[in-house]
Amino acid sequence: MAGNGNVRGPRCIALVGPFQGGKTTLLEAILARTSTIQRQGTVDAGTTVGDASKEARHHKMSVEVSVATANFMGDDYTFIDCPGSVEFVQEMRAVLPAVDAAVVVCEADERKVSQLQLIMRELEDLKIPRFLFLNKIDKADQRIRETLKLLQPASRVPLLLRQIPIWKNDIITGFVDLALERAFVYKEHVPSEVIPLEGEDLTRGKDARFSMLETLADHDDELMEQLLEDIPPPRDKVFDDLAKEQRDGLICPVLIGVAPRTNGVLRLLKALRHESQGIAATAKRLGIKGNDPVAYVLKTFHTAHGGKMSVARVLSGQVGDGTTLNSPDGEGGRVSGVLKLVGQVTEKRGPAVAGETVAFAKLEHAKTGDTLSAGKQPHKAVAEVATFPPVLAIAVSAKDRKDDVKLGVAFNKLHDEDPSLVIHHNAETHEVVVWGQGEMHLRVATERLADRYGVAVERRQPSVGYRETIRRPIAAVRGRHKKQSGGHGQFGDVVLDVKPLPRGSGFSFDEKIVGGAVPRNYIPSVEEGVIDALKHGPLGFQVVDLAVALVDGSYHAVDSSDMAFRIAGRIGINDALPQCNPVLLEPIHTVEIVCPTEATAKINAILSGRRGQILSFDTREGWSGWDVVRAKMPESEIGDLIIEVRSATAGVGSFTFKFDHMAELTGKPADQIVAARRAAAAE
Ligand SMILES: Nc1nc2c(ncn2[C@@H]2O[C@H](COP(=O)(O)OP(=O)(O)OP(=O)(O)O)[C@@H](O)[C@H]2O)c(=O)[nH]1
Ligand SMILES: [Mg+2]
Repeated sequence: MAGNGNVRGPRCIALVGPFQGGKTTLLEAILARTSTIQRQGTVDAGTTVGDASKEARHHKMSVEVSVATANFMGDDYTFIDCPGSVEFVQEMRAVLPAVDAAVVVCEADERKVSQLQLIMRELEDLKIPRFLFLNKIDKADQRIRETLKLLQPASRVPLLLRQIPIWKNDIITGFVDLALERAFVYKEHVPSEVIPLEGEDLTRGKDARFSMLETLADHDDELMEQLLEDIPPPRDKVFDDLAKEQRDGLICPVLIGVAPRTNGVLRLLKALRHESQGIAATAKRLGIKGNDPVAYVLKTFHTAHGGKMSVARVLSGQVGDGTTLNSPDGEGGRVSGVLKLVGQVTEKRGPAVAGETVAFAKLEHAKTGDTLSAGKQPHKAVAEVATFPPVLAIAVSAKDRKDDVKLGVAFNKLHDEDPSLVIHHNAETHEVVVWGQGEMHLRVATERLADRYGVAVERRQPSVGYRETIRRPIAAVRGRHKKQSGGHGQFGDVVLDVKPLPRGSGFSFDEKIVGGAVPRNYIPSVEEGVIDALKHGPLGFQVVDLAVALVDGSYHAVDSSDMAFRIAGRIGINDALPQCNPVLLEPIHTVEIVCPTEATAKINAILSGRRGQILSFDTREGWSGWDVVRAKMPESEIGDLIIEVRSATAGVGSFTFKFDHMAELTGKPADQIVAARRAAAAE
């Protein structure tokens, strides 16, 4: 086969694709085909190398990356099996910068096309060369050309069919390799067998090969001429073009197969071997010069026993036991063990060289997405991995208060591993709020807290940031605190004016004391008392947008004190506010939803149903077939919005939101909120 483009050396390949397309099963098939494992397990039986965590097995889906290194024809390949669920897509995003190529595993399912498009975009934007592995062709019920037509809109570059199926009685029994011009019949769990290419398969193969060559010729004038003049192009030239155009991301070659039966896997491995680029090209893409050790952390794991493990690809130089690796900000740590990974099975090994993907043990400072280096100056980050903005939150607390500290430590670890899981401490409500990418993402996070870190948690809806304000001013309200029976007494007496301020003004305090009615040194205490009282207004919430003025008062030469004036200030406000026509305020956010155009009408209906006020809808810039809808919406309605948005968009719709303003809320909804607050306070 063609020689000049061939790459030798360790490769790193991501297995990506829409939810449940068969990535983990394909990894298993690859490991079986390369004899890395003796028996090919299945996802359904929970016996695969990938998805070995308790959470993945339990949910029968990938919830984090699985990593396995195999040897094929003398070269090492590390496969990174990424979850397909949109809720775990951060895992894939962090992996992609350092891989040589991605195998996009996909089935012929119309409902998966938008997801496929999202994944293709990530790859296209990062310039990661890619193959498409059309899996589950045992279930195919339409011609391959139709399938390609269905999937093509998801890719900006041509999906280039490299194989066509051989059908017998509506079942696919083998394939014609269009580059090799050879026919194969599938065998279960053993390599396909060559059969004579004849009859209808020969004709179909010729036609399909011609289309393949035509697409290749778009970027090769010489090939174009040969086609026009009916000269059969040399086989080597075809392979060279396939390799070159794949590496340059000009085409996405399509191979077909059935992962659980290992069908199509050998051809896929051969395509990777001959066509995928290697570390030299990847290092160049990442801007690496020289030979100093540089590694990129695809994923850090805090294992239950072995401490921390960082899966990293060495991009240049060599990293071994004892190498000190620094982050771009100069934080350093020593590698304490280099491991080869086949799923959960680890094996100690020697130093890793450029191209190899291994796990470094006990690098405490490493985080997913970090660039680590051992040169004189820390190497700058080779990739900035943007985190997906969070869309769903829960409030959690340790079931046992004694576990609070453990909970904090565990959360830090989870965030290290997965930056799309964000923990926020709400100082006002004292809630620990966990933000993530969806229900399953948050569920898996709490399961890990229990399974891995032994912290059982309770989960609740996080509180909405309600406030209250007043609608009417009041003048000269007295606040008087007096205790003068026996011993040292207490005396404070203030007169306050209270008036509403425009929305968003917050709080202001003023004093207009004349003639020392309240001595100057007590005035700050009065303000403190006022602030105390504003924390819980008559409706139970923080009171905002009002001005309080201290206008008069009196004091006692012996019994007055800071504390007495503070209490007086509090009493004054507590008396004043109920007379000021208090009203509830709820936070309103601007929400921006992105969705495929066919779902826009549904999204508009969802927004209206949730008291949303639609501001605009437009086509999404740079995304053909997508819209963006903007609306103003109450925070209380955003809480579980993502669930409806996903179900209206086959999982691909998402949104971001930003606080806009506080708005008055009256009537029954307000009464319910106030009643709930009272009930909670009484508990
Ligand atoms: N019929 C058929 N089923 C398959 C094939 N490949 C995988 N499956 C099944 O599809 C389901 C999902 O397979 P997985 O390998 O877990 O898919 P995945 O892409 O890793 O899923 P996520 O990581 O959760 O996105 C399992 O029930 C597999 O047995 C195939 O080629 N044909
Ligand atoms: Mg999987």
